[in-house]
Amino acid sequence: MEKTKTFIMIKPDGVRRGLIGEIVRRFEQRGFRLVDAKLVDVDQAHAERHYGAHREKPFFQELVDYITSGPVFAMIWEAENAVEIGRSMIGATNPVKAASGTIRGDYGTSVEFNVIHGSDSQESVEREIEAFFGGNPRA
Ligand code: RTP
Ligand code: MG
Repeated sequence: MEKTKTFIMIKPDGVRRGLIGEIVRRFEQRGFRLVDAKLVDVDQAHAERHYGAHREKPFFQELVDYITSGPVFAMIWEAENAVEIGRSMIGATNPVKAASGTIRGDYGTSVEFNVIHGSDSQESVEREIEAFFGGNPRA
Protein backbone atom coordinates (compact mmCIF):
# COMPACT_ATOMS: atom_id res chain seq x y z
CA MET A 1 0.00 0.00 0.00
CA GLU A 2 1.11 3.56 -0.73
CA LYS A 3 2.70 5.61 2.02
CA THR A 4 1.16 8.99 2.77
CA LYS A 5 2.18 11.93 4.95
CA THR A 6 0.56 13.54 7.96
CA PHE A 7 1.25 16.75 9.83
CA ILE A 8 1.61 16.40 13.61
CA MET A 9 2.21 19.30 16.00
CA ILE A 10 3.14 19.14 19.68
CA LYS A 11 1.34 22.12 21.19
CA PRO A 12 3.04 24.61 23.57
CA ASP A 13 1.99 22.72 26.72
CA GLY A 14 3.53 19.51 25.35
CA VAL A 15 6.79 21.28 24.49
CA ARG A 16 6.91 23.00 27.92
CA ARG A 17 6.28 19.71 29.72
CA GLY A 18 9.16 17.96 27.93
CA LEU A 19 7.01 15.53 25.93
CA ILE A 20 8.76 15.88 22.54
CA GLY A 21 11.00 12.83 23.01
CA GLU A 22 8.19 10.59 24.26
CA ILE A 23 5.87 11.55 21.40
CA VAL A 24 8.56 11.17 18.70
CA ARG A 25 9.39 7.74 20.17
CA ARG A 26 5.76 6.62 19.85
CA PHE A 27 5.58 7.52 16.17
CA GLU A 28 8.95 5.89 15.46
CA GLN A 29 7.90 2.71 17.24
CA ARG A 30 4.64 2.63 15.28
CA GLY A 31 6.73 2.44 12.10
CA PHE A 32 6.33 6.04 10.94
CA ARG A 33 9.25 7.72 9.14
CA LEU A 34 10.16 11.24 10.26
CA VAL A 35 10.30 13.41 7.14
CA ASP A 36 10.91 16.85 8.69
CA ALA A 37 10.58 18.60 12.08
CA LYS A 38 11.21 21.97 13.69
CA LEU A 39 10.24 24.30 16.54
CA VAL A 40 7.96 27.09 15.33
CA ASP A 41 6.68 30.27 17.01
CA VAL A 42 3.15 30.46 15.61
CA ASP A 43 2.06 34.08 15.14
CA GLN A 44 -1.47 35.44 15.53
CA ALA A 45 -2.35 35.38 11.81
CA HIS A 46 -1.05 31.84 11.34
CA ALA A 47 -2.97 30.65 14.43
CA GLU A 48 -6.20 32.22 13.16
CA ARG A 49 -5.74 30.52 9.77
CA HIS A 50 -4.84 27.16 11.30
CA TYR A 51 -7.99 27.15 13.43
CA GLY A 52 -10.15 28.99 10.84
CA ALA A 53 -12.80 26.25 11.02
CA HIS A 54 -13.41 27.23 14.67
CA ARG A 55 -13.64 31.00 14.10
CA GLU A 56 -17.26 31.18 15.33
CA LYS A 57 -16.73 28.96 18.42
CA PRO A 58 -16.78 30.53 21.89
CA PHE A 59 -13.31 29.12 22.63
CA PHE A 60 -11.67 30.53 19.45
CA GLN A 61 -9.71 33.35 21.14
CA GLU A 62 -8.58 30.99 23.90
CA LEU A 63 -7.38 28.55 21.24
CA VAL A 64 -5.38 31.24 19.41
CA ASP A 65 -3.85 32.45 22.72
CA TYR A 66 -2.90 28.87 23.63
CA ILE A 67 -1.23 27.98 20.33
CA THR A 68 0.75 31.25 20.31
CA SER A 69 1.82 30.94 23.98
CA GLY A 70 5.19 29.30 23.19
CA PRO A 71 6.92 27.26 20.51
CA VAL A 72 5.19 24.26 18.95
CA PHE A 73 7.09 21.27 17.55
CA ALA A 74 5.91 20.78 13.96
CA MET A 75 6.53 17.40 12.30
CA ILE A 76 5.86 15.65 9.02
CA TRP A 77 5.54 11.86 9.34
CA GLU A 78 5.10 9.24 6.63
CA ALA A 79 3.38 5.84 6.87
CA GLU A 80 0.61 3.80 5.31
CA ASN A 81 -2.69 5.37 6.46
CA ALA A 82 -0.70 8.11 8.19
CA VAL A 83 -3.67 10.42 8.89
CA GLU A 84 -5.94 7.71 10.32
CA ILE A 85 -3.28 6.00 12.45
CA GLY A 86 -1.92 9.37 13.62
CA ARG A 87 -5.39 10.44 14.80
CA SER A 88 -5.95 7.11 16.58
CA MET A 89 -2.57 7.40 18.36
CA ILE A 90 -3.51 10.94 19.47
CA GLY A 91 -6.94 9.96 20.83
CA ALA A 92 -10.15 11.90 21.45
CA THR A 93 -10.07 15.72 21.58
CA ASN A 94 -11.13 15.77 25.23
CA PRO A 95 -8.57 13.87 27.36
CA VAL A 96 -11.42 12.82 29.68
CA LYS A 97 -12.74 10.72 26.78
CA ALA A 98 -9.37 9.68 25.32
CA ALA A 99 -8.47 6.03 25.90
CA SER A 100 -5.41 5.20 28.00
CA GLY A 101 -2.57 4.32 25.66
CA THR A 102 -3.36 7.25 23.38
CA ILE A 103 -1.22 10.39 23.67
CA ARG A 104 -4.06 12.54 25.01
CA GLY A 105 -5.27 9.65 27.19
CA ASP A 106 -1.83 9.41 28.80
CA TYR A 107 -0.72 13.08 28.88
CA GLY A 108 -3.72 15.35 28.26
CA THR A 109 -4.94 17.45 31.17
CA SER A 110 -7.98 19.24 29.68
CA VAL A 111 -9.74 19.90 26.37
CA GLU A 112 -8.10 23.34 26.26
CA PHE A 113 -4.59 21.94 26.81
CA ASN A 114 -4.56 18.65 24.95
CA VAL A 115 -0.85 18.39 24.05
CA ILE A 116 -0.94 17.56 20.35
CA HIS A 117 -2.59 18.18 16.99
CA GLY A 118 -2.86 15.83 14.01
CA SER A 119 -4.23 16.58 10.55
CA ASP A 120 -7.74 15.21 10.04
CA SER A 121 -7.81 14.82 6.22
CA GLN A 122 -5.51 14.73 3.19
CA GLU A 123 -6.60 18.28 2.42
CA SER A 124 -5.57 19.53 5.87
CA VAL A 125 -2.22 17.67 5.58
CA GLU A 126 -1.42 19.64 2.45
CA ARG A 127 -2.61 22.98 3.86
CA GLU A 128 -0.79 22.53 7.17
CA ILE A 129 2.51 21.35 5.64
CA GLU A 130 2.43 24.36 3.33
CA ALA A 131 1.67 26.71 6.25
CA PHE A 132 4.39 25.34 8.56
CA PHE A 133 7.13 24.28 6.15
CA GLY A 134 6.51 26.61 3.21
CA GLY A 135 6.78 24.86 -0.09
CA ASN A 136 10.08 23.39 0.99
CA PRO A 137 9.88 20.41 3.36
CA ARG A 138 12.44 17.61 3.25
CA ALA A 139 11.20 14.72 1.12
P1 RTP B 1 -6.75 19.47 16.82
O1 RTP B 1 -7.39 20.13 15.61
O2 RTP B 1 -6.07 20.45 17.74
O3 RTP B 1 -5.87 18.33 16.42
O4 RTP B 1 -7.87 18.79 17.72
P2 RTP B 1 -9.11 17.93 17.25
O5 RTP B 1 -9.15 17.78 15.76
O6 RTP B 1 -9.13 16.69 18.08
O7 RTP B 1 -10.32 18.84 17.73
P3 RTP B 1 -11.01 20.06 17.01
O8 RTP B 1 -12.49 19.83 17.06
O9 RTP B 1 -10.39 20.35 15.68
O10 RTP B 1 -10.70 21.26 18.02
C1 RTP B 1 -9.51 22.00 17.91
C2 RTP B 1 -8.98 22.33 19.28
O11 RTP B 1 -9.85 23.25 19.91
C3 RTP B 1 -9.76 23.07 21.31
N1 RTP B 1 -11.10 22.88 21.84
N2 RTP B 1 -11.50 23.47 22.92
N3 RTP B 1 -13.10 24.46 25.06
C4 RTP B 1 -13.59 23.53 24.23
O12 RTP B 1 -14.69 23.05 24.39
C5 RTP B 1 -12.77 23.09 23.11
N4 RTP B 1 -13.14 22.26 22.15
C6 RTP B 1 -12.07 22.13 21.32
C7 RTP B 1 -8.88 21.88 21.57
O13 RTP B 1 -7.55 22.34 21.86
C8 RTP B 1 -8.90 21.16 20.24
O14 RTP B 1 -7.74 20.39 20.08
MG1 MG C 1 -8.94 19.43 14.42
